[in-house]
Amino acid sequence: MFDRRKFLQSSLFGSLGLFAGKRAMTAKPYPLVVKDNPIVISTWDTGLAANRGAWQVLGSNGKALDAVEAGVRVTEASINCCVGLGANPDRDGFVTLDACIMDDKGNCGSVGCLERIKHPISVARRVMEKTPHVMLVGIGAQQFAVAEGFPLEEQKLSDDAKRAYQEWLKKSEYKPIINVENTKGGHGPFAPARYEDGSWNHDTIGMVAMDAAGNLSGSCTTSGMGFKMRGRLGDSPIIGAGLFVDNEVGAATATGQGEDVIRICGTHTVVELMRQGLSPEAACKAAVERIVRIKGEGAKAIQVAFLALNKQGEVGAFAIQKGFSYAVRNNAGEKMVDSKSWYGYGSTRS
Ligand code: SD4
Repeated sequence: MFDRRKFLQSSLFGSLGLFAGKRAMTAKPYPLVVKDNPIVISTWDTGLAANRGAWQVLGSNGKALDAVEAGVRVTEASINCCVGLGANPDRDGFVTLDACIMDDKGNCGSVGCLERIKHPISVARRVMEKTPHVMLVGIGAQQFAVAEGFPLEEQKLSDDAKRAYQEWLKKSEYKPIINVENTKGGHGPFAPARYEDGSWNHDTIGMVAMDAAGNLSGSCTTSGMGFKMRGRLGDSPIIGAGLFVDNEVGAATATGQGEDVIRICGTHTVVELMRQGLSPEAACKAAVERIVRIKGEGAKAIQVAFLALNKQGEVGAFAIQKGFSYAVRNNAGEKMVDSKSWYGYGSTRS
């Protein structure tokens, strides 16, 4: 289990006194300019461990594509996490997983509504490399995975997921509110467990990386919105929504309420805005603004966050609500950064 205190004591950033606690991490200029590849960034607190997985590839001159697959596999394998086989189920009790991956040449692969497979991201990569298609879903995706040698596992709901599902069943209310930090510090209507280090579970990880050769790739994997309708796909397996990579410009990933990311082709929008010269943070903010305009008052009840990296190695993020954080790793070390948001703490407009 990741120990935040030890991390703060030992990390380069900690020893420089740049953060003394999670909230102090916001006390720095945006965007975070690193200009130093290789670099990997990923969403939420679980990104720290995932980045370490990616760094095993990037730190030894490996390719960004291999790094983003290896990185999010760490999260998929974690039974305590809301990504992977132990995650929140759909409203009928089935864990259905979505993932996608994209490389520096515009190659991409994706799986949706995949059941009983531990590493959807690796199946997405096989779709990319071994089929003429981009996306496989449901039973077909599972059959392809099994044919490719992925073991068919049993669904293993974590205790947190079991508790949250039982709680949800009491009312069976379909409230698609995700990752909005509630007043008690949790997120969503059935705030799931906290890790020992105080960080919160989230049901998605998005990661983008630039390798030593300057090439970009990205990955995104999720169990999707907890207690969703059976068959529902969010943004995470959709290229241009949950993830987009353009090796000339940059890469972006998204988390939060997928329906609203899809509505604006979120990550494709962020990358196109960076192409027009916006910094990663400004591009993420402009994409958030589009959602806020479309949703009006409804934006107050949802969370969407974008995280982006441009070809110059600049990193930026922006969220609708406070509470979104992301993990960064490069040659200088690793750290968590709190994102600015449209509403609330650290916002530019409250
Ligand atoms: C979805 N975007 O399925 C995902 C959920 C998410 O942290 O990001 N949760 O809509």
